[in-house]
Amino acid sequence: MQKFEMIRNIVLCGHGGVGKTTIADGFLMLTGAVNGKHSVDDGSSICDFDPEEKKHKYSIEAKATNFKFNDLSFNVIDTPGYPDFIGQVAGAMRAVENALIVINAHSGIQVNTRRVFRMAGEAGLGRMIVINKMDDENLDFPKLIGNIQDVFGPQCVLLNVPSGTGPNFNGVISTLKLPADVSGAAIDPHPISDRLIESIVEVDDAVMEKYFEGQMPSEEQIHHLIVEAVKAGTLIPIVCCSTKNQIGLREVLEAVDLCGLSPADLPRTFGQNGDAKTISPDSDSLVAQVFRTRIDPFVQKLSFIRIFSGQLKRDDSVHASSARKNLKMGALLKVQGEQTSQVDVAGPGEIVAVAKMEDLHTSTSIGELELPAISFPKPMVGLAVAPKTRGDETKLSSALHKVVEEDPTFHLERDPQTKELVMTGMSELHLTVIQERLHRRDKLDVETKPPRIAFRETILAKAEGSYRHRKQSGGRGQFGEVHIRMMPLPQGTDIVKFAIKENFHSMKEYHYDPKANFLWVDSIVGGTIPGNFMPAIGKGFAERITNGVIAGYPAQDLCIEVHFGKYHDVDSSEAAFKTAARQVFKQVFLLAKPVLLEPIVKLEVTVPEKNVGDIFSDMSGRSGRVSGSDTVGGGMTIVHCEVPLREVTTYARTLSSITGGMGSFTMDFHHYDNMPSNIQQEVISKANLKDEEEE
Ligand SMILES: Nc1nc2c(ncn2[C@@H]2O[C@H](COP(=O)(O)OP(=O)(O)OP(=O)(O)O)[C@@H](O)[C@H]2O)c(=O)[nH]1
Ligand SMILES: [Mg+2]
Repeated sequence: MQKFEMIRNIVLCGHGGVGKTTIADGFLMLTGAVNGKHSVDDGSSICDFDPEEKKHKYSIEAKATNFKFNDLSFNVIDTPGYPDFIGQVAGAMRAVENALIVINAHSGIQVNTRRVFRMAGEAGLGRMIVINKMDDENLDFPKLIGNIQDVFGPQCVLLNVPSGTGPNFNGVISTLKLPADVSGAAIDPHPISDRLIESIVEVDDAVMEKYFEGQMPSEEQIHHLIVEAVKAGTLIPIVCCSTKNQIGLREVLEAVDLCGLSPADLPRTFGQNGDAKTISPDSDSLVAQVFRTRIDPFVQKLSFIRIFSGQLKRDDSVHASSARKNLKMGALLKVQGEQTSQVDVAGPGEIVAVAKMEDLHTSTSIGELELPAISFPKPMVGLAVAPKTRGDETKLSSALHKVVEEDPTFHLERDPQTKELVMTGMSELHLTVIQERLHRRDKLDVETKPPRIAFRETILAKAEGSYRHRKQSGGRGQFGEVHIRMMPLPQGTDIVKFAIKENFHSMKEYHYDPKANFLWVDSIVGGTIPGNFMPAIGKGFAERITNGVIAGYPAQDLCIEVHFGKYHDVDSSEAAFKTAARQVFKQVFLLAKPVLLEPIVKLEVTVPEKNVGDIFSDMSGRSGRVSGSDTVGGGMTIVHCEVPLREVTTYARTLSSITGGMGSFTMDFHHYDNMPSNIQQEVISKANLKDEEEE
C-alpha cells in the first residue's frame, strides 16, 4: 500500500493530437516502468492499445498507467482529446487531484482545451499546463503565452521557459531557480520569475508582506505555498516540452512533484451546505467509487475504483450502492495500459481495478458513503440500429448493452412507437467507432438510419374531463370511471407550493416522476374510487407519459388531479381503471392545448476567422441564434449558438464543407422549446397515430 502523501494522481487532457498519449508513454519509458520503445505512430503505444485506436491513431478511451518517480507513486490517466469522447475525461477527473492540460505549441488553445480547463476547474483539481511539440517550426512563443494568459487568466505563469524554440529547442530553464546564464531563453525569464514568486507568496498574507519588504521566502516556504497556490487556483504553472525529442519531459514530472496535489492536499467534499461531507484520506472507513468501466475483448468487465479513504483488500466483502447484498471483491488489480498485476490491498488515494463484478457500474459508491454520481455530458446524436443479419437481434442488444455499461455517454432505447432500437451518442464519429467495436469485439455488423428526434409532448392550458370505461360481453363486465383536472407543470416547480396554489384540498397522496416532471395527485373523497384501484390508474397515466398522445412522443411537464370517479362492486377491475385512466389522459390532454417540444442544443463552433460570417448566415438559415463569439489563438474564433437539434443532426459534414475540414464543434443539450407550428403539423401528420382500440 502506498502512503497517500506520496501519491500523485493525474489526468492528461486537452485537445486531440497534442501529444497526451505520447507524454504518457514517455513517462513510462523515462521512469523505466516499461521496457523498450513505445509510440502511437507505430502502434506500439502502452495506452492506445485498442485496435480502433491503432487504426485511427487517436485515443478513444481513458487509460490508466502507474510508475514511480522521485519516491512518489504516480497514477496517470491518459484521456482522448476528441470532443466526441469527452465522457472519458469526466470519469477520469473524479479519480484524480491534478489535471495536466496539454497544448500543442503551434496550434495553441483549441476548443477542447477550453472545455477540459473548465471541467478541471469545476472538479476542483489542481491545474497545470504542458506546452508540447516545442520542436515545431514557426512558433511565436511570447504570443502563445500572451494568448494563454488572455484566455485562462494571469495566474498562468511559466515554471520554466524554453531554451531555443522549434528545431533549436534544446532544454528548459527553471524560472523558480534562475541560473546565472539564461542567454538561450526564448523569452526573458526575469519578469516571469518575479511574477511566479508573487503568485506563490500571495496565498499567505504574512509571507507576502515580508516579501514586499524585501525578504525572500525560504525554499521550504515556497514548497509549501506553491502547492497551496495551485490548489487555490491562484497559480496555474506552465511547463514546456518536446516529448518526441524527450526534452523537458523529466521536468514535467519534477513540476508535478513540486506543485502537484497529493490526496492529502485535496480531501474531497461532496454534497452541499448542511449536507456537505469532507472525506479525509486519514479516515479508517472505506469510501470509494467506480469511475470507469471497461469491457475487454475477452468479455471481462473491469471496474476502475478510486479509493478516497479506508482500505480495500483482496476478497473483501463490501457494501456497494448498486447492489443489495454485500459484494465479495476478488483480486485487486493495478493497471498498466493493457496489462494488470495483482495487489493485496489498496489504500486512500490509490486507483485499482476489479474484474468480473457484474453489480458494479460507473459511479457506484463502495463502502460507507454514497457519493454523488459522476456527471456526464448528455449524448444528442441518435441512430436507429438493426443487425445486418436477421436473427441477430438478441446478440445486438446484448452487445450494445455492454457498450452502455462502459460508456456513460452512450444511451440505448427502444422507440415505443416505431419499436426501433435507437443508440444515442456524442457525435457521428462516436457512433461510428462504436460500430467498429461491435464488428471487432462481437463480430456483428449493423445497419443504421436516422432515428426520430427526441421530441416531447406537453400542454399549455388547463382542462378537465372524465371517461367511463364500460364493457359488457357476457360474464363479468368491465367498469371504471375517472374524472381529472389537468394543468401545465413548469420545470423546476416546487411541488408543495404548487399543490397549495392549485388548491388540492383533499389531496391524499401524490406521485411525482422527476424524469418527465409529471405529478399526479389523488384527491378522491368519499371513496368514489376505492384506493386499491389507484395504482392501476397510475399505470395508465405512466403509459401515456411514455407514449404520448398527439405524435407518439413522451409527455412531460404536467400535473393531473384525480378528483372523482365511479366504480362497480362486481365489474370494476384494475384493468378497467387502467384503461379509463389512459383514455381520460388522452381526451383531456387534447383539450389542454397540446404542443410538441423540441430539443435546443448549444453549439460551440470553432472556425478560422474568415469563416465566421459563413457560420452566422448558415445558423440563421437553420433558425439558430448566435449568442456571441470569442477570438482564440491560432487565427481561430469560437461562435456560440443555440439551434434546434433537428437542424444540426449532420452538422459535422456541413461544418467540414464550410471550413474545408478546419472547423470543429461541441454540442450540448440546452433546453426543450415549443416547436414552430408548421413543423409541428408535419411531425404530427408523419406520426399518423391510429386511433387505438379500447381494451
Ligand atoms: N513534433 C512532435 N510531434 C509529437 C510530439 N509529441 C507527440 N507528437 C506526435 O503527435 C501525434 C499525436 O500524438 P498523440 O500522443 O497520439 O496525441 P494525443 O494528444 O494523445 O491525441 P488524442 O488521443 O487524439 O487526443 C503523434 O504522431 C505523435 O508522434 C512532439 O513533442 N513533437
Ligand atoms: Mg491520445
